[in-house]
Amino acid sequence: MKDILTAPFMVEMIRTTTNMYAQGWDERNSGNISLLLYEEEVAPYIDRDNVIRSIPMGFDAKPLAGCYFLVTGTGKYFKNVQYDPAKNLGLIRISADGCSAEVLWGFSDGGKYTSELPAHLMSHMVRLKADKEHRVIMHCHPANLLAMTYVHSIDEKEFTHTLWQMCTECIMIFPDGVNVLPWMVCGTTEIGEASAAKMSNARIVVWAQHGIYGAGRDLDESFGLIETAEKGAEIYMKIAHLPRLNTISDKQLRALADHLGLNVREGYLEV
Ligand code: 2HA
Ligand code: ZN
Repeated sequence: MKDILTAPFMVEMIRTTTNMYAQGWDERNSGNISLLLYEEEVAPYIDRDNVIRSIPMGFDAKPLAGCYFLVTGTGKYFKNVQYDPAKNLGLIRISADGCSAEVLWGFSDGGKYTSELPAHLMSHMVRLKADKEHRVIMHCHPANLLAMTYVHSIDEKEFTHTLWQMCTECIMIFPDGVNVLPWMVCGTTEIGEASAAKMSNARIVVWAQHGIYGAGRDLDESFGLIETAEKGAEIYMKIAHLPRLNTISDKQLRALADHLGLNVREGYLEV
């Protein structure tokens, strides 16, 4: 067996969690990531017949039975992942009946996967239907996006439109827009179901007064998606209280979308 700490997926996960902490998005134990891994990727690094522990998940993820995920641990700090990946991360496989997580590596202090696993797995199911190359669900607490949910309408069209106006990149990176959930109790199957439903037509779901979910094909893409939305929110929080003398008009946004061939969310631009 090769050393799993040298696996490209592991190196990328360690870099990403470290970087997210450095951005200030993942204070204390906040945030969580799950990365879908293909069997051929994990095979050189773990004995797939050696299930260390089997943890009942309390919900049914049957469509993902047999799927492998590298996930962050509950109560663990992104800040610490680089120093002890085996304690702070775990590699799980969804059991054949879809109801348990089989730990194949990690969670070395007896810990378990993130409390938001229901939201992650349900979101994976929905995103895989939309995009067969989908692989990542990423959750964190970027300050400006959170701040924006206190002072801006959380109507999805209005929220998306404001972000698109805040910097030119926004509509280029998320032409599918931003969906928003009102505040809900986190860590529950209910918020998992609600988040997954919101993932059907957008890769970003903002949890008002809590954080953001981003979906993507790899860790870099998901990080970049959140980074761009957070930049838009940062500009908004810098200017919201000031007289606005200029903006990017819908006509200009449409011209950009046409130029780049973007698939802009239907009905979100007036032209
Ligand atoms: O992982 O961010 O939403 C801790 C959280 C829960
Ligand atoms: Zn959170």
